[in-house]
Amino acid sequence: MVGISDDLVDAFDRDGVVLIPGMLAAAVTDLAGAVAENMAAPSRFERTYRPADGTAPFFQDFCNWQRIPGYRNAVLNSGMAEAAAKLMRSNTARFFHDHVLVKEPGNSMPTPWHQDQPYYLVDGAKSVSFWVPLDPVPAEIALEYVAGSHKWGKDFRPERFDGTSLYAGDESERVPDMATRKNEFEIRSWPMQPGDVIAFAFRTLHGAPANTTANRRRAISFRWVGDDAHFVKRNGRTSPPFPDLEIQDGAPFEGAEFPQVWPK
Ligand SMILES: O=C(O)CCC(=O)C(=O)O
Repeated sequence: MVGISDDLVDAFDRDGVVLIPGMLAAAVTDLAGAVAENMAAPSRFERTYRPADGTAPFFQDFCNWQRIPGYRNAVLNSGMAEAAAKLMRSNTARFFHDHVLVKEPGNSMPTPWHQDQPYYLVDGAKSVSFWVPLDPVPAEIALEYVAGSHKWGKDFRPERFDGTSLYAGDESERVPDMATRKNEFEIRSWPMQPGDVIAFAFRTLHGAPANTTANRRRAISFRWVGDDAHFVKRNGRTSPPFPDLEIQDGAPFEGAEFPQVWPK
């Protein structure tokens, strides 16, 4: 695994997003097998978006690491947990969930601009997702992030892909209209190779273009939390949902499905 330098930790703290070239290069073959296995037998949480214009689907699924060895091995043995702890400046790294996102060639659906934090049943200042592509990602379809947005002190209203609010009666502020306001912000975006990683905080505002290329865009986000993680009760079903979990608002975030992986 590549080392995490102090400069990278500073940049992650400042911007809420950094590129880590080659961080999971050694895991790409296993992860590609895991995604194939996952798509052949999705979980009950699978969500596949099929655009109305008839272009190719956008497959998503969550929380498969316990049943699919390629994911499990990456979570437990790739060095991700130690890297997460270092980036979060946390003594511990606890695994939250895996999220697979496959945009088939020509899929016309952009990933809307959003923060991840408001969708979750966990909160805390220390968080990191590792987004790893398994196919080359050219600049025109690369993810985009607003540098520093994790420190705006805002949780924008979580919405479904169709623009409806995720939580009943949620009147919180909506994500800025990035179609007209993008030039007000400092945008970070990188073309990537399989196994490169973007590390970003749960509150960093981000989105992604449609897949206008002739190739697949397979990717997985591995999501981690740190020392200050606690449960938060939402007024509705979170994404991902954890329907079998009874939680107490404010209780420390722990449980068999959320193992502390670092320190071992
Ligand atoms: O892969 C994408 O299109 C978006 C990824 C994303 O939003 C995430 O991992 O939080």
